[in-house]
Amino acid sequence: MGIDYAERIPNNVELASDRTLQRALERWQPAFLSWWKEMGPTDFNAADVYLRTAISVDAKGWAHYDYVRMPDYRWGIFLAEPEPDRRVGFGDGFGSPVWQQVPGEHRSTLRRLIVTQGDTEPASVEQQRLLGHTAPSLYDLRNLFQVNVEEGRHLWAMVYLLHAYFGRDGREEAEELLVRHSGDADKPRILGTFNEPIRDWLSFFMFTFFTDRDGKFQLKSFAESSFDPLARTCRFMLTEEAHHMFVGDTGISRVTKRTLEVMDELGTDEPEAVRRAGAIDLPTIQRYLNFWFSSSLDLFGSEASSNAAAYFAQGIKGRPDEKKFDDHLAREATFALDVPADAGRVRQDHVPLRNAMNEVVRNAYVEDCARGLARWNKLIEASGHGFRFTLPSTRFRRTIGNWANVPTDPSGRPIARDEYDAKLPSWLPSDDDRAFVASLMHRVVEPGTMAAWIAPPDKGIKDRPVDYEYVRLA
Ligand code: BYC
Ligand code: FE
Ligand code: FE
Repeated sequence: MGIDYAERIPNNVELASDRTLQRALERWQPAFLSWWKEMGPTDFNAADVYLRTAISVDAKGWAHYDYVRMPDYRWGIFLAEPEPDRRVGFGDGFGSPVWQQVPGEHRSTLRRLIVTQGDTEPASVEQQRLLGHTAPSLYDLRNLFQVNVEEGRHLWAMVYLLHAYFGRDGREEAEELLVRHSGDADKPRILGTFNEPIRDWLSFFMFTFFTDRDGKFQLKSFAESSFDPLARTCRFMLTEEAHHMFVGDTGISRVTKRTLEVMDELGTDEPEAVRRAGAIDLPTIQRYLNFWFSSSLDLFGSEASSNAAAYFAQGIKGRPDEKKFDDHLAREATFALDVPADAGRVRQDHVPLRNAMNEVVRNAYVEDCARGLARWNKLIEASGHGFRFTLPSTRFRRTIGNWANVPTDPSGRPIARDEYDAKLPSWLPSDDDRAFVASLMHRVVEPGTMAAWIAPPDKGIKDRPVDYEYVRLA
């Protein structure tokens, strides 16, 4: 099942054999392109960008690299190869054959989940649309655009499912995905984090580290789904997703590295001195981290969720890497949850494991995030400084779930509302922090040159040197 680039819509799903579906998607395509030209990185439509494009769905060697103008990017529909005789891997239907069509009773649930997933993809492109103007290097500019075109492709992935499996409802939902916009007062994006503005590159790196990583875990959960086309779509999306998180992880490493160099040159870690020297002090980075981590935690939903229990029971949405668990039915097991109790105390509740699936996924996510922090902290440790990045507690600054609107400090200790209100500005980026970071955001376009607040990457893209002209600006 090769990818057919002779088609107007590149695909490996034999689109040409289903004329009705093909025509419907060909009608959606111009709407997508006009959305891209209006809500995407519009000011760079004429730039030639060194981008990767999928040419097969093999785990290895699926990518082709070349200069492309973004509006000419070949967005298409690529599903991972089917697994022969695949069986339902969890829930009440464990062991029965997976579904190639949507079972009638799960139709509205599946549609809602696919729409929610699909909504985040264009949302992120909208959030990032102006960052190109302040890119710290051509290398970074190219990475931004790579992420943007692939999020556009992820939208295609979900729109394909909506069109192919959900009839008229699906086509209507596909249109709505281009009508809601990030931060729009009347028609915002569905999930909170996707309405937060991303105004500077520190936020972009935090977003690709923390929020794209929610994508990784949600996609891994869907990769287990009994609805096989969804599972296969998500399996291929995950191969693209790895680069997005790489951008965030190495971005924050490079900012940290530069800050450490400045601290060593100055012989001080005093934030004001670091700032005067044009680098971002570590406490400011921590405050950005607190913001994006806590916002992204909400994306996993409530700790105890009857929705999540139903998704699991019905075989719709599993746990990431479901195979590594022993009990795929989760009928008897319970899960211990810390919940807020009266007078600032914490109580333990035991809920059926199925109801706690959001929390199971969130915990796996937190562990994955912690690995990134450990890498950044190694850099700090190696340079002999005492500062360490920390992940706030999953109770901190939540707006969804048991801890929603419960005032706690970053370590998760419940505190009085007054104290919380007074201290919150010191835990999150202040207006002053944001203004300072904004003051550093100037576009650098000389190949190989980096803005003064970020270290160069260790290596370039696809064996190209760091000073390669990754974007030819028009
Ligand atoms: N903001 O029972 P609950 C990505 C809603 S990121 C606003 O706890 P459930 C990407 C919830 O919808 C991956 N509303 O929720 C990253 C529900 O509403 P209804 C995105 C929220 O259903 C970067 C209600 O609260 N993929 O790909 O167990 C760049 C009760 O909640 C939020 C997905 O999210 C929130 N944060 O789980 C580009 C996968 N959280 O139904 C791309 C699809 C919850 O009562 N979505 N609500 O109206 C899902 O699996 C589930 O909808 C959720 C929520 C995990 C989000
Ligand atoms: Fe995505
Ligand atoms: Fe992504």
